[in-house]
Amino acid sequence: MTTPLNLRQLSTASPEFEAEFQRVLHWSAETDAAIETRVAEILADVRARGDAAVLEYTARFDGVSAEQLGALELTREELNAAFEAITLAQRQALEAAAARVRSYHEKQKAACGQSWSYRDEDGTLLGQKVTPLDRVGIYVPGGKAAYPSSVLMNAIPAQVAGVPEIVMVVPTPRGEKNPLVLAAAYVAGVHRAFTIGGAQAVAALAYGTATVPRVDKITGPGNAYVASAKKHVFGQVGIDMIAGPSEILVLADGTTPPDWVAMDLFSQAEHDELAQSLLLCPDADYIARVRESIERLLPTMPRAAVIRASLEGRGALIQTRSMDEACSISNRIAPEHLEVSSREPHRWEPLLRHAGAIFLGAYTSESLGDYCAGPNHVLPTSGTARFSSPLGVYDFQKRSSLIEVSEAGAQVLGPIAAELAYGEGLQGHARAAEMRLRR
Ligand code: HSO
Ligand code: ZN
Repeated sequence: MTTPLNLRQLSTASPEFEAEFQRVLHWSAETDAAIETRVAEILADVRARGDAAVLEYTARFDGVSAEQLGALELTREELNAAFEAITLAQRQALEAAAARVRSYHEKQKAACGQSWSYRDEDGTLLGQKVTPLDRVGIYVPGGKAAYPSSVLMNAIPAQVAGVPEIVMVVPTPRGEKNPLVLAAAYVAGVHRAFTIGGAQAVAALAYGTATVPRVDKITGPGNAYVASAKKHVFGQVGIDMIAGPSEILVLADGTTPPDWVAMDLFSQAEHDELAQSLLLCPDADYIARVRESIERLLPTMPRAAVIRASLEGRGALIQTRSMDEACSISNRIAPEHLEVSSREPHRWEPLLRHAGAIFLGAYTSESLGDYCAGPNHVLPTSGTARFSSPLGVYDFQKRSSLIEVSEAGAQVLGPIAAELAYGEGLQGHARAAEMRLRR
């Protein structure tokens, strides 16, 4: 007999709720000091010795040796060959997903990624000029977390933003290349790709070496070493975010088939033992039915052990007093993925303020968003949806302010600026403004 599933059930009506809820929310983001030290050493070494250091770490950590770092660059022909070698169904799925992701991000660019300007009553021009970054680096994890879908989600917004050079790095432990990852790089229009990874690859992208070009921003998920390296190089280059384990919160009104909800909870739990899957629902009978689905379906899952560890460690089924209360608890959690599994999703959506992505209605499984609905699947985790947004075209653009003061405008602005400049004790500023005043 298998051990019964030890999945937390809470009720907001219980006096212990707040304390139990704090335990569910609690998430230790402690960084391991030993990793930090090791990463700092690797970064300094790559900065000092460039290609040679990257080659040494790649041989040591990935078991891949080469004489020259250039030998670890994947050519466009190799990426193309990988694309040709996968099955027709895989090619079609990658292309269909890429097309939808591209068109979504094109809309995003049109809506919020355009330059703008206006002239005020004095004929002074004010505006904002939007330009793509020159060169970005995309980190793609190797091994078990190598997701071709993440290649699309990182590279396509960069491409839509107009970034002229997208450089991908992907470790290939023992030289094993993931054909779908290479094919996705081909479909997404990655310009250069190197089979290197870890802190050494982040360092190579951040500082540049003789072979790897220095980029302006590094995006993409990675293990603890990669996350630590990205934090270290931030400032030297931009970074997207430091992603934590995947999370899903299903807010259910009890009208979706319970098996669907159980599988949606599994879909994020199967990513990682530390992933978090939560159900919020006012209906106790429905919660019991979802629990029954979970217990029945769990043994059918190839990744049952990971799912069980995630559900038992960080999962919970939470009974609320109402849907309104469920919405306010969801806002406190600020989940990465929020499914509104309800017959009236638009009734609840206006109440939901903090979430990386909101999936409306019973047919919108989070997994569709992970692959092909169109929006980005790189989303803020660990409650950071309180203050940050999905990866987007805007992450690969920057803005410059534009100011063109007319002669008439200078007469209005000059005295204001001069007054404030004298107040700050800055004569040069004041006189530069005053020289432009008509006598
Ligand atoms: N749910 C993950 C993305 C992903 N899912 C990739 C499947 N493949 C990000 O939260
Ligand atoms: Zn996923």
